[in-house]
Amino acid sequence: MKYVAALASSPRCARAPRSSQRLLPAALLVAALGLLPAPGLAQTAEELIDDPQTPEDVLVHSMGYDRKSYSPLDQIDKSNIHRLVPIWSTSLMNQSGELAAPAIYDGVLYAINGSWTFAIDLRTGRQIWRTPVVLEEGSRRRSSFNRGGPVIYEGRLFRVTVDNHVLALDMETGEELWNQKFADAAEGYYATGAPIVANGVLISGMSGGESTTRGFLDGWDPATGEKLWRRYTIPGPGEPGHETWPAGTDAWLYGGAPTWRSGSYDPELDLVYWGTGNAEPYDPAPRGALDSLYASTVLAIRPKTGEIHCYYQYTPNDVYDVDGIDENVLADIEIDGEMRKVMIQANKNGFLYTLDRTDCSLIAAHPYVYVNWATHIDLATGRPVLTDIYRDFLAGEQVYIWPSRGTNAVPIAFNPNTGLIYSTAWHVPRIQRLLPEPQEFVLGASSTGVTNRFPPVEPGDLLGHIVAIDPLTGEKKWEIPMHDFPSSAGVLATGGGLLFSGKITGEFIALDEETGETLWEFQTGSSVNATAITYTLDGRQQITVASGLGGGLANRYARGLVPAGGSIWTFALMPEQGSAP
Ligand SMILES: [Ca+2]
Repeated sequence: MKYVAALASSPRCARAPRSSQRLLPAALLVAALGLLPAPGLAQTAEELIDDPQTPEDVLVHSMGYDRKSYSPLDQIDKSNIHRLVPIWSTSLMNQSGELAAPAIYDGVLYAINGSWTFAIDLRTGRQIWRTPVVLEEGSRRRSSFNRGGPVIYEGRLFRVTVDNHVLALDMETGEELWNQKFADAAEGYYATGAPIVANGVLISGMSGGESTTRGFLDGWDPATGEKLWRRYTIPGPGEPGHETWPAGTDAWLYGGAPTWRSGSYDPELDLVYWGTGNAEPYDPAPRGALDSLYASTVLAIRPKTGEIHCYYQYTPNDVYDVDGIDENVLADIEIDGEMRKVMIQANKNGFLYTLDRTDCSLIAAHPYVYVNWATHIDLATGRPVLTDIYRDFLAGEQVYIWPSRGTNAVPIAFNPNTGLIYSTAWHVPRIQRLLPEPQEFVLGASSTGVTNRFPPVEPGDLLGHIVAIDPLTGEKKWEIPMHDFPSSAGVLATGGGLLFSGKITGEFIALDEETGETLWEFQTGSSVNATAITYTLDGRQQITVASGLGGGLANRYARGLVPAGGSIWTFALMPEQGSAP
């Protein structure tokens, strides 16, 4: 749809055309029979699947269900990036961090953070509505940020709040339509992740891998909020995988495997891919040093039922908090002359994995950062081959584990034309030691059984990279060092040969995809801890990114050094002199 200029300041009018397209007599009749969403609603399942083919909107996280964080838009390219300028910015009225990317539909931008949900007129940057996050009385506000982004489907916007609620707002008005509590903070649960909608089911996860939780995913009816299913990420007695927990103990009831990021979806296979975090405690003794399924694993599940189709455990018996939660990028690529359906993950454990997404089998795994806790991943067994660090750790020694995290829980990008993964990466060890005595069990309390810290930073220290890497060969095309600060931003790749990312010190940056050279940067005023999106408005390419210091690790490096406070920025090319905009 296209806007009429005279209506530009009226978002309600501007949104009318697409809605009115649904007001066909036949559609009305079918809607009356309950076979279609009611007229006026939008973002159908088909629209979500087709998101990459509709550059005028961004409906799904990371630019599509396949989470490639790639757009073929090429109006902004290396030759004109110097003309990229902010066209509007607005406050997001929040001090706790902007880690989410917005969604865009019919000329309206939807943004979420730990304090608010916003609808903003994409043309003017003016607020259409905002709805406050209202937490339960006495809720803690620590970690009250949201990763991923808002989820939109059939006229509703879905999100979680830190106090373990999932809710739906009316996209037209911001009014709350339903609200469900799914866990208890007193048991160690909180919520920072992003739900997805797949095959008509809203799927949400939980956080709390460092306390006494048992991870799960919930399936909800998006229309009513009715809970359809729960899939625990630790199998109970009698279920396959339960034997990876010590018999006769309740370790499995508090064993972690949190689902605190978000999923990918393959509509053809009808499978959702969702990663899980560490086993809990990190101290392996209470877990019998067994594999602890399904911690640090990717699960392929059926969205209608939560049934597990297949899984791959990246790090059996995860004692280093390396997790397996990062979003899997879904791609179809040629391997040995055969087209394969793969999923690619830059795991926090430092290896970049390529799996067959039809059966979760391992195809390739290569380090993308310096790794010392394993020598390699054995392709025959799918398991990491551990170094002596594990023995030293069990003996009670203080160990330096590289990496503390390969990436800081932010999306990577995959360009299907280059076949390369682009990621921000950390070059920081974790210094970890077992507690001298076993930790007493306190429901809801931190229960890792270890002490851990990061080394202090000296001026000029190398702390990370931005890297371009082939997931099949592990060959790095280039690697750009980052000194003094690691990055906490995701990457967006575009058809213009550009990569957009950000710095913890607030610069939004554009790199040359060929070389990693920084071609352009702009100071956004706080810290870029989110991932950019790109789309067209009236056929003109724009780029939007949030700014706002948030998240424990970004704060560790930059608190006190950059201003806090959330804002969102939209950029477009300044017209060349004498040319039409
Ligand atoms: Ca789209």
